Amino acid sequence: MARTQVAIIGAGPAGLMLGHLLRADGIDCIILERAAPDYVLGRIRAGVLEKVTTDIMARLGLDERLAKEGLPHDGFNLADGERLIRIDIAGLTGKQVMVYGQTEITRDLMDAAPERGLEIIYNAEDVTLHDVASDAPYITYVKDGVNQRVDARFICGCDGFHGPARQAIPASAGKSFELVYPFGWLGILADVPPCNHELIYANHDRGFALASMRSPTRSRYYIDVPLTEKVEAWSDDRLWAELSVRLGPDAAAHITRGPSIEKSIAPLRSFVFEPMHYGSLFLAGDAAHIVPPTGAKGLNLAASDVSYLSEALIGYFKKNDRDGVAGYSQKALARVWKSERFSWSLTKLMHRFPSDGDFERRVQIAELDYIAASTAAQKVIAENYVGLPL
Ligand code: RFL
Ligand code: PHB
Repeated sequence: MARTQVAIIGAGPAGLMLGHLLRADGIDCIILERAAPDYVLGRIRAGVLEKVTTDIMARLGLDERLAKEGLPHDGFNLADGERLIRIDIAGLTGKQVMVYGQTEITRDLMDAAPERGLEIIYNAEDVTLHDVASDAPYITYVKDGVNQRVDARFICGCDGFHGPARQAIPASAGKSFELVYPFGWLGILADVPPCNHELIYANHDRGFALASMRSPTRSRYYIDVPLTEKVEAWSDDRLWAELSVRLGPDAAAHITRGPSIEKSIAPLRSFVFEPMHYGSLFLAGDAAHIVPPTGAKGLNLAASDVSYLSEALIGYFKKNDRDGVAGYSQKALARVWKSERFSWSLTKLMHRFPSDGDFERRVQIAELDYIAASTAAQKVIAENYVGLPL
């Protein structure tokens, strides 16, 4: 049996950042991860980091590669099939976002774990939470066929949308809010130069498209597809052709095609579980909330959650301050809901919903036209995209 101050479930970005932040203040913690390290690193997900996320990496002294290889972006573009509407984030907010893959952040955090005394147990099977309503919760799991137990003062559920932590909260103690979208994003990763130096989110008559990147030589593109679509139906050629149409002729002229390194479909969902705290259990990141990827907010919300949560836990252990832990959920949810609102509204603006008719299409076109002409509207988008203050 092991004993620690904080047991963390999940070695995704939320769990790894939280573990490092706690270790930096000398707090004992242990991370239990179901998968193997290579599996965690193989998931191609977020690409755009807000300052809240890069600040955590800087505070931890783990931003050397991020500073060298990350691509600072001053703006991004909305496209309506005819033109690019540039949102000048830097000019409108004085801030930037950073293009640096979730895979790279995860790798930086994983690689630094041993030297910082952060213990991560990979391939932990059957992770089960016990007595979370009490002050003495514990976790059982199986490692290499042997039953194990970890006792902790607190458990942090950083185990993503499908993990066991949220399920350990009795139904009567929480409430879920959910919206499932009638489409998914089909993504392709390829070692080709990006078609544009900034991201392009396009709403074309044929559907949504996004041109993104990981580096000057690696591109990431998405289109929306019906939920019934199978990835096998999309050869690389078919996907490149569709991207060229949806992104518009100017971007299409600069698309370099190449073989896919990764191709997958991700469903879109908006989800919030309230509260993010029950007894001795806290939820952070995708375990508590999901946003559609349109606003690039998921990983950044995980970062703001763990920033609040680490501060609360450090206050508890170092200063015997109980107010921080008691106030965590409310503080985190206030920021979560604002990101939910932004991600939902950008998704509505940039996608064609099967239930939409000509009226809704004209409203979308009018809104894009309004944004193109209004600095006020552009500023609202810019300050949400770059990240609201903590
Ligand atoms: P994760 O990354 O899902 O990590 C959870 C970890 O918990 C482990 N786990 C368990 N461990 C032990 N026992 C169990 N029973 C367990 N069950 C699960 C899992 O193996 C995993 O390692 O959640 P976390 O840490 O909260 O991080 C959240 C982010 O991963 C997520 O919000 C983002 O990827 C969302 N997202 C984006 N976010 C951004 O900020 N900017 C973006 O540009 C962006 N683009 C995206 C995205 C997500 C996408 N997909 C595929 C959903 C683009 C896409 C396509
Ligand atoms: C990505 O590069 O994967 C990416 C970028 C912006 C988004 C979503 C995903 O809004």
